Amino acid sequence: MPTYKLTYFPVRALGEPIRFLLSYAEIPFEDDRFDREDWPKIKPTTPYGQVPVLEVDGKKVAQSSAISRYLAKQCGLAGKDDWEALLIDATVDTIHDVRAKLAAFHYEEDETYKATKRKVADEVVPFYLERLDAQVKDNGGYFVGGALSWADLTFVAILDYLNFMNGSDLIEKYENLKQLKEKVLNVPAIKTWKMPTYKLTYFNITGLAEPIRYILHQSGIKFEDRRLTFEEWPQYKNDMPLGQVPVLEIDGKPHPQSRAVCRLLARQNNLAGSSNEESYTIDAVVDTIDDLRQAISQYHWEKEPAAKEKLKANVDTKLPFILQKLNARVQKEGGYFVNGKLSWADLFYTAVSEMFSGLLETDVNKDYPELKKLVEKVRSLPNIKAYLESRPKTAF
Ligand SMILES: N[C@@H](CCC(=O)N[C@@H](CS)C(=O)NCC(=O)O)C(=O)O
Repeated sequence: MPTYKLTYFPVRALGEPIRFLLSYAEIPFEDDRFDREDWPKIKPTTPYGQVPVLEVDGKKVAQSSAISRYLAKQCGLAGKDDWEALLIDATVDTIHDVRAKLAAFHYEEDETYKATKRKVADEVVPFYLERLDAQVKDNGGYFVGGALSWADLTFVAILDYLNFMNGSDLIEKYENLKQLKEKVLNVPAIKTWKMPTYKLTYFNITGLAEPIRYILHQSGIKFEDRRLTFEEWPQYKNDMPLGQVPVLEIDGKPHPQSRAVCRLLARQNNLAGSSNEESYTIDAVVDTIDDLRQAISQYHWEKEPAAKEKLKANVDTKLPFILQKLNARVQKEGGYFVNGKLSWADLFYTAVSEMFSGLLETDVNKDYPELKKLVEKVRSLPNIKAYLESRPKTAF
């Protein structure tokens, strides 16, 4: 297999269709995104003073459409005959015409010209988009021949850039283009490649991070599970947005607050309900469980005997009251907390009830058959089961 290196600015724009095609073709490549200040140094080394440049076994080639067409031919995305290849080329050229209209005003510095060029784009771009949308409708959900081609990949890959220049979502009104976008982003090789990187920082205990770990594992998301020792913590504390953990970094951006993180991941992975009302019910269940978590952890960490006694009495009242309500809910809702289907409330409870049992040194679910069944069901979900078998053994 030849070696491939793609050189481009650290943005998607014209590099992205090539990245989509290399990913679709499962061709490993070096994704060289250079810093802008290095451009004057790089420019003279490129064939025509422009990027993207693809190097194949060290041979440099420029022009993004030519490169895309070359790669598409190698992975069956260039049409089944010359006629289809022509229609694909015509579509890609049209997409680049749209790009040129948007770029004309976006990069214009003179405000008067900018306004005139924006006006032109506002008239011409919808004209093109209507036709592109109809083209997808008439061709079985793709631009050409009822099958995926590099025109589809190019459109979806470059759309973020077009939207950025336009200042809003260009395809909001175009149902066929919206469906095309979903289809392309769900092509397995593209989906995997586009997946963000995740890094979770917490201590080497279950605690507040465990529901996040459950949701990530259940959703099949790979992540770095960074577990700090308590001795290491002081040197990391100041780097955390709120001086606390867990913190989930997504593509390097830190996200604090464990339940907000759970909710974000749950929404992205269909675990947060399918209506506002369902999402609310899930949140309410989680908040109820968290009331209990707070009572148990306050009691556990309290050192002063009299205060501890009081907190123990609080747990002794709250625990049966809340668990009995939760048990009844699972019975009524068909084996899960909400509407007979798995949600992040089920994952949350399974993760934290295990901690309750650890802290209180008794199986808290033992007198609540519905909760016990729910926890067993969640623990035997294939991804969760695999995680439980491989995770570090911790005190709680
Ligand atoms: N509401 C926050 C609470 C976070 C929290 O209390 N984290 C504790 C660990 S469980 C922590 O970072 N403690 C160390 C510190 O505050 O220095 C969340 O849910 O993420």
